[in-house]
Amino acid sequence: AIDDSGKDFADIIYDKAVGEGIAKITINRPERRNAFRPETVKELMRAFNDARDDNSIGVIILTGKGTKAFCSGGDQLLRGKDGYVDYDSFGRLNVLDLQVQIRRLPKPVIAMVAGYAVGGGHVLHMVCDLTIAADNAVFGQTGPKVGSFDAGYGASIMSRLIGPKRAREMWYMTRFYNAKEAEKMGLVNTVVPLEKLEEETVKWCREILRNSPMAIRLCKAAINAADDGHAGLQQIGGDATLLFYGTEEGNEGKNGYLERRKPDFSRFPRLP
Ligand code: 2NE
Repeated sequence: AIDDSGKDFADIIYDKAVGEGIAKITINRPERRNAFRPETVKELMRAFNDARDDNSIGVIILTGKGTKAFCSGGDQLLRGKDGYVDYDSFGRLNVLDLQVQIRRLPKPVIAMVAGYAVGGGHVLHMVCDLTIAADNAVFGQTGPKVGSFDAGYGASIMSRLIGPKRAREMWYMTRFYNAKEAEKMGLVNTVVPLEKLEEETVKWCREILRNSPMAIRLCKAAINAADDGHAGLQQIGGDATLLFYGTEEGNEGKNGYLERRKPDFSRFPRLP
């Protein structure tokens, strides 16, 4: 059953498969190959936030409407002097905040890619935990061709994923790569026929959902920790606190404070 929680979205579609634990967020601007404008990014952030807060959701799929594009990056018609401009008099590059949000989100995010994932759209799939590609998928950075670049995650995560030589090739040459090439480079997890894309993605979601949410949460934090520096440590440190709060030892401290007595930690082992 689908619960359409996103009735008030203009640029995206937000679905939840009730009872399945899966949320699906779809960029819905197919007439522009799902290019994003500031409003699109704001809506994506709202949806991701909802999926994070919803205890029944374990995996989130990010995709684009139709079969021609996952996302073609920033909407070039709306590019101004200081970022992308829609309803404000100034520009925004708020997709960078969205990238951070996906990295920090303690649930797996799967990019389901049909057609073009290029420019800022390519960076979006790279910051997702996994990428399932259709056989018509095309990957590439266009920035230096259109007078742009992403020197944040767009460069560093790519270098991690495919190695610095290949990352330089992608950014300097602005070539496009087909799905099989992308798979060989380590950009995507698997390639399936277009008509099987959603079925295969849901299969991966279900496989993940069979496993321990806390273990997956910590694996995600651990895999990102070194690259994300202090922010990565904060994520994994927060997870350690979360777990500690559930222990008798953690609660002894709180109880001592509430009962106006000295806490007694003597019964807790000092493990090797
Ligand atoms: C995506 C691609 C390769 C698709 O080519 P094709 O031949 O399949 O379609 P076509 O005809 O180019 O596009 C269809 C319609 O979508 C619009 C086009 O202008 C066209 O509109 P009409 O002529 O039908 O009215 N469209 C496509 N992409 C758009 C875009 N990004 N913005 C606005 N309209 C777009 C081909 O369309 C393409 O190369 N698109 C441009 C990709 C691109 O350069 N993206 C920006 C990179 S920079 C970036 O995203 C960025 C960053 O570097 C740093 C921070 C934040 C963002």
